Amino acid sequence: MEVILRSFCYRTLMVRCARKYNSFNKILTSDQVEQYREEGYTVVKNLLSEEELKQTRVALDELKERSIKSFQAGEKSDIYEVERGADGKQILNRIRFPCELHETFYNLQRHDKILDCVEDLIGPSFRYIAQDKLNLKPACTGAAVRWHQDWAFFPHTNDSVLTASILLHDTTRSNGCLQIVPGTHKGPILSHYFNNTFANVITDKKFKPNNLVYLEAPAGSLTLHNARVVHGSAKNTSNQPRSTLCFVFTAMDAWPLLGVGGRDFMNSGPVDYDLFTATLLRGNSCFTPRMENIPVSLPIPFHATSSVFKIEFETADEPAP
Ligand SMILES: O=C(O)CCC(=O)C(=O)O
Repeated sequence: MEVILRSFCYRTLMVRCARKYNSFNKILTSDQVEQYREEGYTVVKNLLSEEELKQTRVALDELKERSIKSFQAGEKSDIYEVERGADGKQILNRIRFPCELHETFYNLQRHDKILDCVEDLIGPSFRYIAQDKLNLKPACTGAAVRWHQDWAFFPHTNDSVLTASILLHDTTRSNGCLQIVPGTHKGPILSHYFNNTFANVITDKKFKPNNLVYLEAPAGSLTLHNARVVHGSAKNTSNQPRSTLCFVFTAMDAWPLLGVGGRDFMNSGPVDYDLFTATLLRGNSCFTPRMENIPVSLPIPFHATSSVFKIEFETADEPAP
């Protein structure tokens, strides 16, 4: 009797495990992979250890301090985005290319647990593109990130392209967590143009954000979203900051439609072969692009100084996140 019972329990356990975990996955459950495939995003709670989170916050503070000193000294740079708050004080919204600026962020871009999650979603061979950034939403003043699809900025030959964001603070609706419009990664690319210029945000008048999902999660968690999914985030109305470290990873057979041309024209990879291969994080290079029949548009002409934070392109009925 005991043997039968044990074998029953064992089989039940195995069926449950098989349902939740797929032996090909390194970290993500089958449910998380399915959620990413069907809805365009998933969340891995508490991926970083307490110690890793602590070190990352120290690096964040160092880089913030350096940036603030630099822009207060009047130095011009494409590294940070600053705006003036209602009280006239400058607010640092974003630091671009943190992996070039600080070893801690460089190492995180290569962190095994993060790369395992990425591998579970886009396969064993992938690289980063020069889209790493720290998005900062200081308490009470942090600005909204307006609705957009990353795909509009960096279209590729296939959509094995994703953004992985590490939450450096506990993230809630009130401090402006990431909002996703689920399933939109299977739909069209919405217009991001205004007056025949790439406008960085969705300008399609028919766009209505429906069935929103709010990605609330503790500090140290990782969110992953497909480049085609519509997303944005609201202003920080709380007294808690929200900072996020974002990386973009692409499968090696996904080739940027703007070419591999250097960060000078913003959305593509580095310019020469050695630099290109240095962006490989796992697996092998692939010089035969995989072509998928999916909607694309090119971010041309690109308005280099505009930003997802700024309301430069007023469209009367554009919904705010
Ligand atoms: O997490 C957020 O606030 C959204 C960030 C984002 O989509 C971006 O910076 O492009």
